[in-house]
Amino acid sequence: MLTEDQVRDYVEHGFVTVPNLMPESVLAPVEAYLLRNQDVTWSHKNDDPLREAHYRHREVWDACTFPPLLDCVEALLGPNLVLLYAHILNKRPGGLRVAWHQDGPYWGRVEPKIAVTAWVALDDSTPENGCMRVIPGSHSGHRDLGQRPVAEPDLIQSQPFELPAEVFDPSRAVDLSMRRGDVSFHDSYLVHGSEPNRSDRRRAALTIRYVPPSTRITHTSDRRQFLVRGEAPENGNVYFEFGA
Ligand SMILES: O=C(O)CCC(=O)C(=O)O
Repeated sequence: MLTEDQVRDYVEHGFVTVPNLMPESVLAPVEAYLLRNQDVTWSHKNDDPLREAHYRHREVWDACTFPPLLDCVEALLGPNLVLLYAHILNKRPGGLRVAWHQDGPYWGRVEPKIAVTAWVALDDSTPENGCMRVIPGSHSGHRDLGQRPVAEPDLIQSQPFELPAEVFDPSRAVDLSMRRGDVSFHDSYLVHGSEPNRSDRRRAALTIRYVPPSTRITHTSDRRQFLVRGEAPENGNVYFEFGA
């Protein structure tokens, strides 16, 4: 659960960090999954075993639906929660940056694009190994700031976009240094990114996206969404069961 102060921080700044939320009993199976799958070669991102592993892999599902994690998301989004996406971000030594971006504009099939991302640290994460960086308050007004295609390769996107420096102030960036098991929550319009991993230590995280079921979600055959808490109105959204 989040305190009232933490919820206020999230609303004001667009993010909040909660120390020590995820126990080893939840992290260790995800870690084992990552180690088993990190060297699998894939050509289309839908075949990447580190993306959407919660569809069929119990250890990742259990992390995405861990009740104390959902309690925090509930404090931010309300009692009804849909699990939309999950991705293990494995930034190894030498690993790529993530360009400054907002998440919402990447999500063509959800409307409105009001989501909470839970970023679960699987490693201690610092400026040296490319921790998350955020621009506090940049979510304000939920405005799409207009990211543009860029050529520089990116850890997450094969066709990355980046926000031009004139639409935000990079000098206000805050590093989210975190310990394994800490979780940060961020708003889908918060400007954020990360530097390359310039250390010899891995920086892995499980990033999980949740929306309320009042969100209209266009169903596509390669994506699954799950009602993980509460109930959903009849609005045409399609929900799946784990493993089905
Ligand atoms: O892990 C990173 O460096 C960036 C993650 C990110 O952009 C996200 O989770 O939305």
